[in-house]
Amino acid sequence: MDFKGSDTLPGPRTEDKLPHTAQAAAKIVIVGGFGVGKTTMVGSVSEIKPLTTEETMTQAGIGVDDNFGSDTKTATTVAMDFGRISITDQVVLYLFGTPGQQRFWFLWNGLFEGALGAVVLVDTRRLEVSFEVMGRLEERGVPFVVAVNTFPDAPRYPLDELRTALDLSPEIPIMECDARRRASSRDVLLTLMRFLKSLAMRGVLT
Ligand SMILES: Nc1nc2c(ncn2[C@@H]2O[C@H](COP(=O)(O)OP(=O)(O)O)[C@@H](O)[C@H]2O)c(=O)[nH]1
Ligand SMILES: [Mg+2]
Repeated sequence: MDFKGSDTLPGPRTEDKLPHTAQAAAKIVIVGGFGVGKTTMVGSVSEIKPLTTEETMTQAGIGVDDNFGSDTKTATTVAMDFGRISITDQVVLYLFGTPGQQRFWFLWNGLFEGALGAVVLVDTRRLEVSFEVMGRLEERGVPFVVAVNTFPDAPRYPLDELRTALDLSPEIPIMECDARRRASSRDVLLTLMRFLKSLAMRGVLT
């Protein structure tokens, strides 16, 4: 290997550096069923190159991870996505995307440790995965917001109908998003932060 050029190796990319004003960091988990847009969301908002552990879907996995949405999707995240966003000058969020299917719940143990909150990504074609995920989050006492990823061929429902269908309590924020758009994904995270703040102010969070 030729190491001659090593003194010209680029330094850290400027966007990899934490803003010097950063004072607090929080761990946020993005969870949802297969193909719901977790990797896309972490990728669209992350200011560092997101880490993604994707593994090509095996023949065995195809039956299990039945992917209604995108026939073109050939890889599924078996472990997680990781990214970072400075949501304000002071607050940095570390994002962990993780699968919601029951067979991946073993990953949740370490991953949810210390998580301040979660985003539940929902595909209206497969609400049942969301039920499982929200139930698990409630068990663990992790507050969450619900973001409905709007796929072109997924049925659109008014948000209050979805709230009822998902049996969400009235204070839990629910919103539509397009995980491919940075601004939209950022809005979801800001909504989560506002929700966490309101819980903290009501003394629900300690
Ligand atoms: N139309 C649309 N497609 C999306 C959106 N988010 C993700 N996708 C597509 O859906 C597929 C699955 O997304 P991915 O992020 O890999 O899902 P994951 O399994 O939850 O990580 C990809 O082909 C994305 O390009 C969205 O908001 N709108
Ligand atoms: Mg993924």
